This record gives sequence, C-alpha cells and structure tokens, in this order.
Amino acid sequence: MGTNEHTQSSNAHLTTPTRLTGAEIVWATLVGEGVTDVFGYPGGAILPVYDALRKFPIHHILVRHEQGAAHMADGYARASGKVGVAIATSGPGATNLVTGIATAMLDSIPMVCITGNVSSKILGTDAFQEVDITGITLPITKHNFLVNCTEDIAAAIRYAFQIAVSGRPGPVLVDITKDAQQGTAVFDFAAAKPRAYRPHPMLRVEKPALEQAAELIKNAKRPVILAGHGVIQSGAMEPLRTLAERMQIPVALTLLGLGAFPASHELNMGMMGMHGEAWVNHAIQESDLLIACGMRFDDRVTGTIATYAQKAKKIHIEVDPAEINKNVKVDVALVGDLSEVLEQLLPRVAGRDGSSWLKAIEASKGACAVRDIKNLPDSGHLYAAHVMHDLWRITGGNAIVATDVGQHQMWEAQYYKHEHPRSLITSGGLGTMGFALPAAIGAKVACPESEVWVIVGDGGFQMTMCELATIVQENLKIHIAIINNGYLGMVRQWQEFFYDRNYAATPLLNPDFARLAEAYGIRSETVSERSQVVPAVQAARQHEGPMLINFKVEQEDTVYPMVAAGAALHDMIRRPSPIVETAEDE
Ligand SMILES: Cc1cc2nc3c(=O)[nH]c(=O)nc-3n(C[C@H](O)[C@H](O)[C@H](O)COP(=O)(O)OP(=O)(O)OC[C@H]3O[C@@H](n4cnc5c(N)ncnc54)[C@H](O)[C@@H]3O)c2cc1C
Ligand SMILES: Cc1ncc(C[n+]2csc(CCOP(=O)(O)OP(=O)(O)O)c2C)c(N)n1
Ligand SMILES: [Mg+2]
Repeated sequence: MGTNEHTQSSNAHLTTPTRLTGAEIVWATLVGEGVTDVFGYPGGAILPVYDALRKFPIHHILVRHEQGAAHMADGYARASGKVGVAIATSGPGATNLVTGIATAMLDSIPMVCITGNVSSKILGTDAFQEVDITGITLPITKHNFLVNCTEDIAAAIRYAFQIAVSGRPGPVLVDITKDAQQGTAVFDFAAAKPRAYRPHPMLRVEKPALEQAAELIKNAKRPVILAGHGVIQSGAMEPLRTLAERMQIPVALTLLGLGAFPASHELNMGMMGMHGEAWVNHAIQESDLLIACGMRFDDRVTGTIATYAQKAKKIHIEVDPAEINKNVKVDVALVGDLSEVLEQLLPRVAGRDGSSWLKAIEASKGACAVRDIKNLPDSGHLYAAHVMHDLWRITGGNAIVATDVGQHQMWEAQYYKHEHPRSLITSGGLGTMGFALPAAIGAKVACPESEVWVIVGDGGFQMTMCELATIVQENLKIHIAIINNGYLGMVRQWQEFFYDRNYAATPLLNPDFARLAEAYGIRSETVSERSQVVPAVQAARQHEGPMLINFKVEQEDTVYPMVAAGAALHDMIRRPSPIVETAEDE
C-alpha cells in the first residue's frame, strides 16, 4: 500500500473546506470519489501530483509503460464495475495512454485519466513535452477537460467521474497544467459536486413501445435474446434470466456479453457472430424476433447487414439513443437502462411454450457443432483448444480470464465457459493487442481474492510484456498462459483464407518465454504435450506467486467457424475433415 501518513487530515478535507495545493486537491478529490488504487508513471509535468501522493491513502501502482496504466485502469473497471484511474505526465506520457483510452472508449469502460501539462503561460508554444492531449483524445474520450487554474481541479475531476459512469459509460481525461498543480485554492469537496446528471431527453420508455414489445414477445414463434455487454454494465443479469426462463427464449451472447448469462444454463446457446457457434448464427438467421439487450450490432456480430436476420422483427433495449437504428433497423426501441426497462417489461409478459423452437435449435447442433478438438485422443499435438478446455475444467469456469487479441481470444471464447459476469476481460471493439497482461493486473488489484489468468498470444505478449516487472513489484499472483503458435495467428489465418497462404510478416521468431519470465523472477514452465497441460496449470495454481506457462501449440491451427468479412451470418467457413465435428461435451 502507498504511504498514508496524513490519512486522517486528508480525509478531514472532505468535510472541512481547507486550502490545499492543486496537486493535493487531485488526490483529495480522488479519495472523496472512493478511489483506492491508481495506475501511473511520473514525469516533470505531473511531479507536483506525485510529490503530494504520500499524504493520501491511495495505492499507486507504478507501471512500465503508460499504455499499461490505461489498460490496468480499464481491467480494474471491467473486473469491479468501479471507475479505473490512470495517471501520466505530459507529452509522451500522455500520448502513450492513447491506445488504452481508445480501447476503453470502444468498449464503453468507465475510466478517468489524469495527465499533467506544461504551465498555462507556455501552453501552445511547443514547450518541452507539450502536446494537445485534449485535442488528441477528443474523439476517443466521452469528454475531456483542460484545467489551467487550481480552483477548477476538484470540480473537473468530480465531473469526470460522473460522466465516466453515467448513461453509457466511457473514458474521461483531465489534463492539468503544472502551475494549476502548484497553486493553492480552498478545497471544498461538497461544493465541487457536479450538477445532477441530466439523462438524455430520449431516455424514456414510452408505454406504447413497451406494450408493442410485449406483444411481439408473446406472439413470437422463434425468438432469440441477444445479450451484450450492457447486461453486465447495467447489472441486469437477474431480470434477463427471468425474461429468458419465463418466456423460454434461448440466449445468444456477444463476445463482451459472455458471463452475462451462465454458460451452463440450458437456454444459453453460446456466442454469436464471426467466430460464434454455427447453430447460434443459424438460429439468428431463422429467428422471427430478436430481443437485443445492451448490445450494439457490431459488424463482427451481424455479418453483412443486407442479409442479417431478415425474417425477424427486432426489439432493441439500449441506453445510448445513438445506437438505435445505427447498424440494424429495429421495430421497437426501448431506450433506457436495461435493468429499468426489463423491470417495466417483465410484468407485461406472462409465459409461452417455447419447446418446439428450442428443440429445433438443439437438433441443428448435431450438424454444425465445433466442439471437436478437445475430445480427440492425445495424438501428440497440442491444440490451443486443449489448453482452454483444461483450464476451464480445472478452474470450474470461476477464474477471471483476461485475453489478448487474436486466435487464442476466440478459442477462449469458444472453450472457456463463463458462468459469471465480469469474468472475461477482453478488448472487443478496438481489438487491442497488448491488452491482456496489463488488464489482468488491473483486475487482480480490483479483485485480489480472485484467481486471475492471462491468456495471450506470442505476438500480443511482446507488446506489453514489460509489465511483468509490475507484477513482481506488486507481488501479484497472476497466472500467464502464452498460446505460442509462432505466428501472428489470426492474421496468418486471414492470409490462409484470403491471401493464398502468403504468410507475409506473420511468422514470429520468439525469445524463450520461460527464461524471460525467470529473468523477471517469475516461475515458468514450457508445455508442448497435452498430458502436461493439467499438471502445469495445477502447479501455477498452487505456486504462491505469479507463474508463466509457455504453451507451444499447433502452429497453423485455424479458428472455425468463420464468417468472412462481408459474408452473410449463415455463410460460415467450416472446419474441413478429417477432424470430425461433434456436439459431444465431456
Ligand atoms: C478478433 C476479434 C473477433 C471478434 N469476433 C466476435 C464474434 O465472433 N462475436 C462477437 O460477439 N464479437 C466478436 N468480437 C467483438 C466485437 O468486435 C464487439 O466488440 C462485440 O461484439 C461488442 O459486444 P457488445 O455489443 O455486447 O458490447 P459493447 O460494444 O460494449 O456495446 C454494449 C452496448 O450496451 C449499451 N449499454 C451499456 N450500458 C447499458 C445499460 N445500462 N443499459 C442498456 N444498454 C447499455 C451500450 O450503449 C452499447 O451500445 C470480436 C473482436 C475481435 C477483436
Ligand atoms: C495493436 C495491434 N496491432 C495489430 C493488430 C492486428 N492483429 C489482430 S490479431 C493479430 C495477431 C495476434 O497474434 P498473437 O498475439 O500471436 O495471437 P494469435 O492470433 O496467434 O493467437 C494481429 C497482428 C491488432 N489487433 N492490434
Ligand atoms: Mg500467435
């Protein structure tokens, strides 16, 4: 924990207006907002803030690259539902945050980034390490502030927190000039409270729309619930389950929705979309009613829009009015917080017999399942699917898994069955390689009692592997599984399908990851046979510190099924024989 020599007096500032420096106001406001952990990296323009840190009861995690700080704050937010906080200096410190901010923006993650900037008198002069970070981040933040006087710091930070969590969540940046940090002002936490949040005027559920939705649900013969990330963000797991169970409607999940509905539930069909289950995509295409709950019809989910679920009426329950009719035209829009909307909808729907549709979906599985590789006898080949499947079994589906981006991300989504919300931490919208390791650090800081696994490709790992040092410095028990296929696998897969197997710039010459981990003081093991997977995973779980396992898997394995970009959702590339497809589960 960070030092907190003045804990009592700093907390007292929250109730008694007191004169403080701007730097102290930054921390006092964060304390007031309930922040306990921040992820950051110092530098000249933010030094006053760092100098004041010791006076406040906040744990600062020193990262090795500011991108890591942003992903950690993001992972912290995804795992806990609280706002994650990242801090950086001006210029290169601030620009290093950019990828992490965009990652959070695309997935609607509540995050506050605080950056220092040069003194207000020299702003705009190309001063040393000056960049216009509010300009740079304008399109990738929900809002941002440039604060150049001490008096405004508390209110800006308090607004940032309110904006980050209200309505559709998102990242907010507060850029504070050095002279504002050095000046003094009376800090009055209560007086800096933002005006009450004013919901968007369109955020109201009209009674006729509710009635219309209820009518469509009652009369549907082949309905499908599309459950997305918004279910988790709204905390609407229970009402969603009630709707599904009462009306006997099967549930399909987006990548970011995994965990919103228990994987083991009989109504859970699995993931939809580009690498979703074939039967899920077919069910969507055959459906006569889609009930979209907190999902935004991303193109990875719909395939080409022209042929998307053409037989289906569509109900969209969504907190952001801008999402309505953006990608898919809908028949009924219920704009509002999902939990609140479902609360109003549920009393209007009593029950229906969904058995024949459920049976039809079940019957379609035999013909189109992908659950194959994990059940093959040990042939001496180690497939990534083995690793995911064994990991899932050993952890009982109860770990928090942070994945990176690529083939391993899709295999994790297919073979690790998530029972609980906030148990899959993954970059969906931006698809940011390098996300997993730092995001897992954030998740572990947020949920120290949880078992946290990183599942990362050999490519993405090398983008942010410097954060291994952060793991060691913070003494975090995080397990790291590198899915080492010697390729930028997902790109190689596209080259295999669409570029005549011209593997341009995708083979990787990798370091020995196990020895690399050891250099950081992290225990490690290399695994290349299936029989070694379980013992290695058990060893990691039993070891008291972090452990890295270098899984050397089949180099040219491919993620199936796949909806090619621009293809119809039902038009999936399937795994060719001789590997037999079966719906069998162990
Ligand atoms: C390599 C790769 C492959 C991928 N393949 C797939 C795939 O096969 N299938 C797939 O599903 N995804 C896939 N993705 C992810 C995809 O790009 C999208 O990120 C994902 O589909 C978005 O899911 P979502 O709409 O549930 O979440 P988000 O993009 O986070 O959208 C959530 C929606 O919920 C709304 N919301 C938030 N809070 C509330 C609330 N309180 N009440 C109501 N609404 C709320 C938001 O406004 C937003 O519109 C892939 C990504 C990568 C990197
Ligand atoms: C920062 C970034 N650069 C490039 C890409 C494009 N990209 C998507 S997947 C991928 C390959 C990932 O390779 P690896 O990390 O080894 O995972 P694998 O697909 O092999 O499981 C690349 C390069 C990206 N998503 N993010
Ligand atoms: Mg790889």
